[in-house]
Formats: sequence, structure tokens, C-alpha cells
Amino acid sequence: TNASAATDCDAVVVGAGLAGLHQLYRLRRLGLNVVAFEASDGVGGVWHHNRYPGARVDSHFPHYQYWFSRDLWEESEWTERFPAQPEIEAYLNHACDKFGLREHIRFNTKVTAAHYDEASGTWTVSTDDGKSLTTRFLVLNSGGLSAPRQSPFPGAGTFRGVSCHTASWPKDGVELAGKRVGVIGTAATGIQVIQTIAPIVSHLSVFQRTPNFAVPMKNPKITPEQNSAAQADFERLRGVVHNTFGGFAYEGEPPMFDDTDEAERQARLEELWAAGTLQIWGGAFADAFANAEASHYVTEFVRAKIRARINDPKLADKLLPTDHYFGSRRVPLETGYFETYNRDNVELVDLREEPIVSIDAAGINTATRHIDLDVIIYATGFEAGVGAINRIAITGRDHRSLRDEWNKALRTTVGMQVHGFPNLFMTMAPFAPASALCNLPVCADHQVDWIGDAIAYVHTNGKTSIEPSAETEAAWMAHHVEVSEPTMLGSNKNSWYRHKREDGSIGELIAYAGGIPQYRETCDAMVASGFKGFIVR
Ligand code: NA7
Repeated sequence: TNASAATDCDAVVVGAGLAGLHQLYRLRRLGLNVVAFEASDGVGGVWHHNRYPGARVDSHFPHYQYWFSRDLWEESEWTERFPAQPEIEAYLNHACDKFGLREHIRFNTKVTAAHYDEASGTWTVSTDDGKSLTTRFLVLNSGGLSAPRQSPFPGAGTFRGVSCHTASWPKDGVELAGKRVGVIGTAATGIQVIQTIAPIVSHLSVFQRTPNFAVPMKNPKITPEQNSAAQADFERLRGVVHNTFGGFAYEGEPPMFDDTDEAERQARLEELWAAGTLQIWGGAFADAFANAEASHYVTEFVRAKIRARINDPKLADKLLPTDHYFGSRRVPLETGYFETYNRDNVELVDLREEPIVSIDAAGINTATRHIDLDVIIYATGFEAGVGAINRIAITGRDHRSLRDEWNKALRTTVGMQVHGFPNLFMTMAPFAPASALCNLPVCADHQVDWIGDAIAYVHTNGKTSIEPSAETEAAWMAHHVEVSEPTMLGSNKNSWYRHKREDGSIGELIAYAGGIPQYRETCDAMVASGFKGFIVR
């Protein structure tokens, strides 16, 4: 069914994670001949790689699942309100097989380069097995938080114990019982690891560079009745999540901060603190992201709550951020995380006082001492937004390199296309809700659909290629800056929500803070107008 006999396939999908699997399904439904490449040996993307102890999603039941198939939804059962990694990986494997996708995925094959030939309107995609194939459309579903940051510390390779990044966790696990363990990083991942392994290890050294706020996760078992109720409520829930700021169906409308008095504010925050979800982040007040006074108020509330849980006030000072508002970085959920520091076998190493200088065979050298370790866990995060894409050498029209262009000035059109790169599409890329501020399955479904619509438009109209015009891209970037920079996210330069250029300098805010409804309106209008503002050849 290859529409263009001149190419090996119609579309290439890169990555078999949450978005890639759906993308493959969507493009196959258009009748296209699709080849998917997956660098690892299984499906699931981040849910395949992040096998570290305590790994679970921060989106509460029933939000973190595909919304494109009623059938899949109605047969899916979950055991916990915040499902753990194995359950989500199993779910994605089930979806893969249910929709017959596995046979179209080439596993253990990494895409290394992609070059666009303008004369033929085709992409040549090269893989690490030395092969290449040609395709009309190229879709990068390679993930926004999937390229792990490598250890920057001198001597890291000389460490004689076990060391690994949380996103490259071995399938057989790592022996931690009774070991002296160091964890570097105290964000969403580090927090999950630390609270989980502290009772198991003999001694835990936590290497913290920037303190983070975190809020409680309440994670009860999901009952059969709750599963049935969610299954029966699919249509309504789907309508709701696609029309909320971050892809969650919360009950009730949040009040404007200024419309509440002191008692109402406290009651609201107490209620959300007790609820144990991400709602307290951005959902406490309607203007939580935009109103500095509200941000300040919520920050002080969270600060007091956390402080009360840490026995040693000096330790509390070190664990509590003073340099940013609550919610201006990605808020992690935690279960007993702060109490972990009340344990005798847990030590906080404050890297602002004693930075890591090097690693040797026996452990970590800080500026003031040597810490003996058997295991070093890197919870140091990812090259956010662009990392996985930039690891592919992509050249578009006129041999322009995407990586070079992005390093100079990061830009996309609605986070899914880039001017100068016809027929190239991406999900989870910068300047869309899916880049950071969203329950990802909701955003991903929307992006996968839009990409499907764009490809269908070219395909069914007998056209060759589509790309946004420079003006369309500039307009989107201006809109992004206008709605995102003035928010509290824009106020924080120290977060993966900001692009880090190759020279280490801080660049654009990649998190689009306009919310899903506003984003969808723009994207839907592009489709409805027959892709006005796009160059269709
Ligand atoms: P993050 O959020 O990027 O956090 C990485 C953590 O590692 C953070 O605490 C960093 O400190 C720390 N880090 C990174 N590099 C270093 C070095 N060189 N030295 C010391 N500490 C370092 O990654 P996560 O995996 O926790 O979470 C990523 C997202 O995945 C998460 O937001 C969810 O959406 C899922 P820093 O704050 O930069 O000072």
C-alpha cells in the first residue's frame, strides 16, 4: 500500500513509547505503510527504561491512559491510584498487541540521522545497524524526557562500585540491601528513589544541588467499583480532560485568589494538600500561575507543611527552597520523603556548601571530604525537550541542521513542526502543553491526532510536503512568549522548563503555559482552515 512507489515506506515513526505507539496506530489507520524504530528491546519508552525503585506516575487514576480507544479504556483495570512503572509498562505492551502494532516496530534499532531531499520530497533515515530507508513523512515520538544526562563528574568511569542513571536502570535491578548508596539529584525521580530505598540500604547519602518543593501523594488501591465507575464514565471524562488546562478532570472550579478570604484560602489549600494529587500545583486558584501574590501565598503554605515534618530545623532550612516559588519548577509528588531525613541512616549532602569535585574508585569527593559508596545512583534528569531529537543528525531543506538552528534559537510551530523541515513532525517537543505542563496521555493523543491530520491532508490531496511558514512559526513563538513568560514558570531560570544550550547558557522557556484549550483551539483552526499559514507543495 505504498502510496509513493519511490520511497521504502510512507512514514517512519521514531520511538515506541506512549506517543509512538499511538502514532503508529493512527498512521496505519490512514492506510499508510509505516515503519517504527525503537532503540531498546521493548515498547513503553520511559516506562520501559525507568525501572528504578519507586518509579510511578504522578498523574492520578484514571487520567494516565490512552483516550483514543473506548474499547481499550473499558477493559483497562488499574490497581493503584498512582500506578507504578511495571503496571504502566504492561498496559502499553497490552495496547501494542491489542492494536497489532508490534510487527511494525524494528527493535534494538536507533535512528542516527535523517536527511531531507527537497527535489523528491523525501527523507532518508539512517539507523545504527548501518542501513537506511526513504520515507515521505518522519515523525519523532522520541520523548521529551528520554535522553539521560550523562555524569559530568571527573573520574566517574573509575568508580569500582555499581553506578547507573535512573533512566538506564538494569532489568535485573541493582543490589541495594545493606549497601552504602549515594543518590545525586532531588527532583521528581530522586525523591521517588530516596523515599523508597532509605529503609533498605545501610547508609544513604543524598546529594542535593537545588532544594525542591514536593507535595504528598495519596496512593490507595483502586477498587473494582472504582474501575467500573471510570470505565462507565469514559465519554464524559474524555470531554472534560481535553478541555482543562493540564488534562485532569478535577471536581469544581477553582476560585480566583483575590476572591477568597484568609479562611477560604487555608481551607482550600488544606483540602488539596490532603487530596494528595498534583491539583495543589496550579489548580488551587484559577490564577495560580499568573498572580504573584497567590504564588507567594501557596509557597508559604507548602513551606510550613514541609517544615513541620522535618525534626531538625537546620536540615529543614537546607531542604526548603528559598530561591523560587512553589510550582515554578515541576512539582514532584512524595510519600514520606521529608520524613526520610529524620532517619539515622540518611544524610543530606548540600552541594551548595560542598560541591562534588570528582568521583574515584571508592566514592564521591566533595570540596570538603570523601564519601565512601558501594552504589551511585544518578537521578540527574534529562536533556529536556530537545535531547532525544538532537541526538539524531537531522538536516532539512538546504542542508540546514536542526540541532544547529535550535542551538541558536529554539523554535517550533505548536511544538510539532519546524519551518525549514518539511514533513517532519514531533511530539513532546518544546512550546506545547505536552512539553511540560500536562497529563501527558491527553496532550500526546491530541498531538498524535494533529500530526495524523496534517499527514492525511498532504496524502489525500496528492501533495508532496507540508511545513509551517516562517511567519506562522514566528507568530506561534510570539504567542508562546506572551502567555508563558509572564507566569511564575517564566520567573524561574533554574528548571528543565528552560532550554539549556550546548554552551550551558540558559535559553527559551520550553513549557507552554497557555493550557490545553487555548492550544487546541490554535491547532484545530490550522486543520479546519486547510493548513493556512503552512507551505504545502
Ligand atoms: P530533573 O527534574 O531534571 O532533576 C534532576 C535532578 O538532578 C535535580 O535535582 C538536579 O539539580 C540534579 N542534578 C542534575 N545535574 C546535577 C549535577 N551535575 N550535580 C548535582 N545535581 C544535579 O529530572 P528528574 O528525573 O527528577 O525528573 C524529570 C521529569 O521526569 C520530571 O519532572 C517528571 O516530569 C518526569 P538542579 O535542580 O538542577 O540543581
